Amino acid sequence: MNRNRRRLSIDFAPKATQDGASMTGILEELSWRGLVDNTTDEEALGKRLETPTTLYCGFDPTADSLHVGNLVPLLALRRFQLLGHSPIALAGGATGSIGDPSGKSAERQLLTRDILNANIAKVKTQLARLLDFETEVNPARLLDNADWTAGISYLDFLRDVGKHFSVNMMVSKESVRARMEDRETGISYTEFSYMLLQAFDFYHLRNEFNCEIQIGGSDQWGNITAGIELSRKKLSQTVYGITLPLITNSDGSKFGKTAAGAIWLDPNKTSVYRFYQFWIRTDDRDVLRYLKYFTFLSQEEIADLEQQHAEAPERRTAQKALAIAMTTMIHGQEATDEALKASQILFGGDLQGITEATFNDIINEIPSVVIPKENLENDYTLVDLVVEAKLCPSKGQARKDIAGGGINLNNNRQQDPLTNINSEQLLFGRFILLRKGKKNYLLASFE
Ligand code: 545
Repeated sequence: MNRNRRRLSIDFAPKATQDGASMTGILEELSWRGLVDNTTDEEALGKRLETPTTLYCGFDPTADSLHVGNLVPLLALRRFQLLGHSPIALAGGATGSIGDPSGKSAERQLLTRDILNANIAKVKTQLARLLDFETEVNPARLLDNADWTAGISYLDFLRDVGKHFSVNMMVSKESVRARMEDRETGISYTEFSYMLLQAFDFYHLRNEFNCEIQIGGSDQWGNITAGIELSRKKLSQTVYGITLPLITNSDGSKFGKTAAGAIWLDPNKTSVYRFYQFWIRTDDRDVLRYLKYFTFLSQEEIADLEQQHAEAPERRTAQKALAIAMTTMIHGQEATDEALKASQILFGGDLQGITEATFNDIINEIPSVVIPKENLENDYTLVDLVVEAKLCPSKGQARKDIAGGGINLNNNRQQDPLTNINSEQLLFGRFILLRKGKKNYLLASFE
C-alpha cells in the first residue's frame, strides 16, 4: 500500500476527533455539493452520522478501468473519510461475474474468467489510489465480495438469503420492472438474482465490519434497499442508504462520454492530455456544479471561482481550476504539468519536453499533409515546405509571409525563406508543426 500512499495528491485533513461537533457535517457537506439524491430515514441517518461509522460502495469490474462517472461515489467515500468515517471500497469479484441489470436496457454479455480477473486487478489498483489506507483512526479498506460469496453453495444461498425475498417485491424494483416491461429483451434469471448478491454483501459487511451505510448512484437504490431489508430480517439491525445523483450535462448529453468514447481514469485508455482537455471543455452552465461534485476545493474557493466565472466567463478560470484539480488528483503533478504545457502548444507554446504520446494527441486536432521524406535530402527550403504543405499558394507569397514573420516552424518564428529544412528539425523523427499567423496550424508528416 505504500506505493499507493505516495500517489495521493491531496493532503488528508487532520484526524477527526470523537466530539460530535467535528463529526457532523458530512450530510451538510454532501448537500451543498448537490451530492445527495436520496437517503433512507434521513433523520435517523443524520443522528447516526454524528459519530464515526463505516460505509461502503461497490464497483463491479465490468471494465478494465473506472471512468469519470464512477468517481462521484468513490470521491464521496473519501469525503466521508476526511470527516472521520471509515470507508470500504468493494470490488465486485462475485457480482461482476453476473452483471447488474440496474439502468441497463439489455442483458449483459458474461465476461470470461480471464477478462474478469484482469479487470479486478486493475480496478482494485484504481480504488486503492483514491483512499487513505494508512491513517490510524479510520483507514480505508478494500474488499472483494468473491471472498465471502464464492464458497457458499447454491442450496445454502437459496435457503439463507433467497427465502427472505419475495419475488413480488423483486419484480417491482425499477431495475427488474423496466426489463420485464420490455418483453422482447426480458431479463435472465441470472441478472434477476443480482440484487440478492448485493443485498447479501450489505448484510455481510454489517455483520463482519459494522458497516452501516451503503452509498451508490441513484441507479443503485433498489439494490441498496434490498440489503437494508436483509440486514433487518436476518440481524434485526438498522442500516442506511444514500444515493448520489447521476450526472447529466446541461445540453442533455451523457456526462463522461465524448465522441471518442468514455473518459477513463487509466492513462493508457484516456491520455492525460485528453483527460485534461475533457474537463477544460466543460460547458459554462455545468462548470460550477462539477467543481462541487468532483473537487475538494472549499466552499469559499468555489464561491470565489463562481464570481470570477460570472465576471469573465471567456477567461475560463473555473474550467481551468476544474481541469487542474482533477488531472492532479488522478494523474499527479508532473503529468498535469505536461498536459498543461501540451494544451499551450496549439496556442504557440514551447514544444520542449513534450512526449511523443502527448504530441500524437495534439496533432489529432489539426490538419496534416504527408510529404515524401526524400525531399529533405536535396536542398529543401522553408519556402518549398510551406508551398508543398499548401500553407501558402505560391513561392512568391511564401517568401512574403516568411519575411513578414508570419510563419512559424515548431512554434519558432522564421524570417529567412531560405532556411534549410532537414531531418534535424523533425519532431519524433517525422513531424514539423507549421503555423501561419496566430492560429493556422498544419502538421507536415514526413514519410
Ligand atoms: C456490487 C456489490 C455491492 C455493491 C455494489 C456493487 C456494484 C453495483 C454497480 N455499480 C456500478 C458499477 O459500475 C462499473 C464500475 C466500473 C469498473 O453495478 N451493483 O459497478 C456503478 N458504481 C458506482 C455508482 C454508479 C454505479 O460502481 O454507484 O451509480 C455509477 O455512478 O452504476 O455489494
